[in-house]
Amino acid sequence: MSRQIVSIVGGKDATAASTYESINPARTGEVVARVGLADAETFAAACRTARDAQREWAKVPAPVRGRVIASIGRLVEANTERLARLVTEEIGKPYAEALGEVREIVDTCDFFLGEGRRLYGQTVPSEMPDKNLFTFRNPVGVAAVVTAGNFPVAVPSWYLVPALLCGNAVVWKPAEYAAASAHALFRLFTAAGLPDGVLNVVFAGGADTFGGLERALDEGTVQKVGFTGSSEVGRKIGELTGRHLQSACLELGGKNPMVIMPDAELDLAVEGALFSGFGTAGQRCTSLGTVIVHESVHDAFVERFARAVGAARIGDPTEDVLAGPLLDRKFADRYEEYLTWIEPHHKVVTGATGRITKDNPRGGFDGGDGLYYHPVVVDGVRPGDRLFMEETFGPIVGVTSFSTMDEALDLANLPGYGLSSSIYTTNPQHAFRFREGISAGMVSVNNSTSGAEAHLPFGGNGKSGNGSRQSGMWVLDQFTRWQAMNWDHSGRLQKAQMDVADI
Ligand code: UN1
Repeated sequence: MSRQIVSIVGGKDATAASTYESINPARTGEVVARVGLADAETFAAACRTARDAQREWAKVPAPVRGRVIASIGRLVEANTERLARLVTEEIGKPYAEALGEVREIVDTCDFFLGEGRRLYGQTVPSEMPDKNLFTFRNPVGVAAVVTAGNFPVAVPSWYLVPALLCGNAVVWKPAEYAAASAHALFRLFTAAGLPDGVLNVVFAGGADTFGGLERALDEGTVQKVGFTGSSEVGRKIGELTGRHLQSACLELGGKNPMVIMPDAELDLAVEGALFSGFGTAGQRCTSLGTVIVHESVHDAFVERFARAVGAARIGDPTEDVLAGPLLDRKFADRYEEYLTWIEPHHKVVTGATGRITKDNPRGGFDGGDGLYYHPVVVDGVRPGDRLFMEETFGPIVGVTSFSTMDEALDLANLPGYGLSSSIYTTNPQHAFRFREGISAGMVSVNNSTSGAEAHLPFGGNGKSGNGSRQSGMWVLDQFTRWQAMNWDHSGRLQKAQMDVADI
């Protein structure tokens, strides 16, 4: 029997305006959850509820809030298998990856539980005698957090955990197609002792989310928006928050390049390209977009890469596979569209393309009614081709070649994203030149483009985001605002710049 779930605002079920069915993409006949979707007013009302709850939550001492984060981590850890199984069932992510995703929430809690006892401000010297200067981190207020469904529990925790720790309240709008996973995570968070209204979950479609967010920004109940998703929607969120003089933390798409130097260990590079190109069916924001391989090793690389892709296991995500189905129907439709981007001068080096079916099987696997698609490697992509320029968010990887490092960097930066990147080389000089020249927020050397660790700054530039960073201590600047304080105990009016002490 499928689950029935609805939004939860102020600790109570909220009314739904329509229903959405979240399906199992590995068996599309199976409904995982019937999800009640809220309208714009419910979203705006959730932000008002959050504002009221935040006033009390901010008064809870930060170390005590840190203890709540510690409890969240323990509860999530105790429910690891259950949550991972649900993630696999709902979005088709291979179970081993789903376990890793849950692990990442625990890592995030581990990092931030101690931050409750730090959340440092500073004491700063004054230019005048008998005067003390201080800085404090204040919570921003209410954060509206809108997340994608490819990492339905780990990536939301990157926002939720630090936002709550810093004394904010949150209205979280997860992707509908990952609603059951989000609901389960929400339950674990609130069971750890968060007061009602401090964390709210609202399931809503795109138009209602935008409508509700705009209303909340007009009413002044939201001070921060966190968004992980496409560059296109991120731009709209940025415009909306900008018009209201509020800021957004945007984690958007990527066209993540992998440069392979002539001195690279080729088999290692093939392994990295396979994992970041086709792991999670290419549906990570950090997935590999284009391999930029030196002309002297191009043919050898393409031959080995095509062979590795052909041998990789794609199938039931509860088994030991490289990738399961695509996340949801809408991504399957988009995959078909990306196939139309293949130009006559391109060469598909992996054989079959399209949906895996009885008539178009992959080895002995016919895909059943699952959203399984053939992985595709396209050789010969060039600047200007859509496949070279745009994120596909699917199992399609382009390959191109270069002759000089400058050329490799130009090719890598050209699409204008800037999230993740990677270089394979045995020469440290190449690695450092690449780091300096690449526009990406994240650089891997002899490692794939995906698989960030929870305590490093995560984020991108250009079309990949507005330069904001998540994870680790850097995210504190997203969820707190600095307050400066001066305290004069000289007993007279000392004027800055005018009463500077003489030597
Ligand atoms: C995403 O796809 O939105 O670096 C985030 C990685 C993951 C996070 C990806 N840990 O692949």
